[in-house]
Amino acid sequence: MIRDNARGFTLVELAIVLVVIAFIMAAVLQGQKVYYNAKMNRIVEDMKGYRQYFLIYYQRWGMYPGDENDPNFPSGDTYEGNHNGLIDTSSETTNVWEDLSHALDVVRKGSPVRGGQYNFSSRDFGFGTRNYISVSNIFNKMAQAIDARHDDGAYDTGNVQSSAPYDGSDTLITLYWRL
Ligand SMILES: [Ca+2]
Ligand SMILES: [Ca+2]
Ligand SMILES: [Ca+2]
Repeated sequence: MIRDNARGFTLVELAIVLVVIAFIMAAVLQGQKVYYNAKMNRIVEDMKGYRQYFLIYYQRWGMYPGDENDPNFPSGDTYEGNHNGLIDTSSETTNVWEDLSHALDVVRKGSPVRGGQYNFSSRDFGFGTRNYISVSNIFNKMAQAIDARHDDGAYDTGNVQSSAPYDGSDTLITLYWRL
């Protein structure tokens, strides 16, 4: 009888331990989700911010950073673009940041996903070549969620596009956001 009681108690204990483990796992998963969402929101805010500065630059000085060819502005810049309205050479892509930094004190940050980098350039969006801000090393499913929330959810149409079809995976791809 005592042995039976002891066995029953052990099962109850086991059940409690399992419940506690389940709670801990749920908390960890919830924490990971919060962290994941925070990273995704950070990327969206970064890209919107850079887009805003890119357009402010154009509004104020009538040329795009990187593409601009004003020898006297911004002060201290070392590169002049070809002034064709597109960030269409690797040198322009590099020197967008110099112009933004000198003119508007904009700092280039790394993406919150390790190894991710923000870049200005241009590509054919299906309705003509347009300037974009991109982020590299973004999870496929993260890019998918951003496209679904801010565009049409399709990787090869609209203002938000990606380097690969969406498949809900953690594969790293590049996301392009038209400026
Ligand atoms: Ca210049
Ligand atoms: Ca250009
Ligand atoms: Ca899209």
